[in-house]
Amino acid sequence: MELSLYERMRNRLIKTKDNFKEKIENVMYMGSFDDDFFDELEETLILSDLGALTATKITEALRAKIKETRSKSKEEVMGFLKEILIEMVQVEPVEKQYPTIMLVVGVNGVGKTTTIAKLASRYKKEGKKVIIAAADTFRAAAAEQLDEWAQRVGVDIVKSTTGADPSSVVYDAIGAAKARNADILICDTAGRLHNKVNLMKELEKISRIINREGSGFTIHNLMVLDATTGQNAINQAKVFHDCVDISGIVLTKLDGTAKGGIAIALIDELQIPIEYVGIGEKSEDLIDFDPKKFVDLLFE
Ligand SMILES: Nc1nc2c(ncn2[C@@H]2O[C@H](COP(=O)(O)OP(=O)(O)OP(=O)(O)O)[C@@H](O)[C@H]2O)c(=O)[nH]1
Ligand SMILES: [Mg+2]
Repeated sequence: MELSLYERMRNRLIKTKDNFKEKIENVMYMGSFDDDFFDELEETLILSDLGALTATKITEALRAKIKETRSKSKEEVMGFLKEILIEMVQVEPVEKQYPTIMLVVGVNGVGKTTTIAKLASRYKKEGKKVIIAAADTFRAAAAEQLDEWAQRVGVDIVKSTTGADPSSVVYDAIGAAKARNADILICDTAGRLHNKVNLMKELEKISRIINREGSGFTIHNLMVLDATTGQNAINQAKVFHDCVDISGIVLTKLDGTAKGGIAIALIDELQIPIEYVGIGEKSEDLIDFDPKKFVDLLFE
């Protein structure tokens, strides 16, 4: 029997000797809740990819809670920790409205194009009219890769030649989306390093065109981040967010790491919702991210 996607994520995150709950339990069983305990806890959180800033915040919140309740029970303290994490991941979700234009951005190789295929496949199954735009005109193979996905998934694609201005592809695609009454236009972009100023300027221009031409559409800028890059994902997102207003995150390759902490750190530091999680290379390997369920899973 095929495992559900959720089960697959669950197995990847909890069925490893590296798992979050076990690591935290090891700290809990140190004995009393003294400074050594909090230091150890903080370090464990950092090792689980929660990042120094978020780890300190969590540890301090737990310290305050223990002081307030004078609790000495390990089970209770574990419960407090879970509550703190759940509280932390509550951010306003994105409201889905159609028609919509999604601009998909991120550094090289994080899984933008694959995510677009997954999104297109999902929305098509929901009965939506989907168009994808091949605005990665940088690599010769990029439009081909997207074209293949478009055929496989069965959605329209708007593309141009290699080297063309990506903004013009997006401009044409918006025209096509209007003419064909599309519900969703998803725009692929070239991977770019966040410290390459000219490439970030190019992205700004694409975003400007969408804002200018996309009247009548909700505009949704999606940042794709690779879960296996750890804390670096936070820096990437910050720089991209300064350039285009990121409204949602897709965290890919969660199947490639047993450290789920990065999801919590991202939400805490950016206050942007994670909307989807990628757990494989196939078009169905995309999960709607439910923050509360995710924290529950870490404590299973
Ligand atoms: N295991 C796993 N692999 C993934 C996932 N998402 C994408 N990949 C793989 O990551 C590699 C890069 O994916 P792409 O979708 O081409 O990434 P991209 O961001 O479009 O790359 P550029 O356009 O070159 O910047 C491919 O081999 C994908 O199959 C995921 O959730 N899990
Ligand atoms: Mg790509």
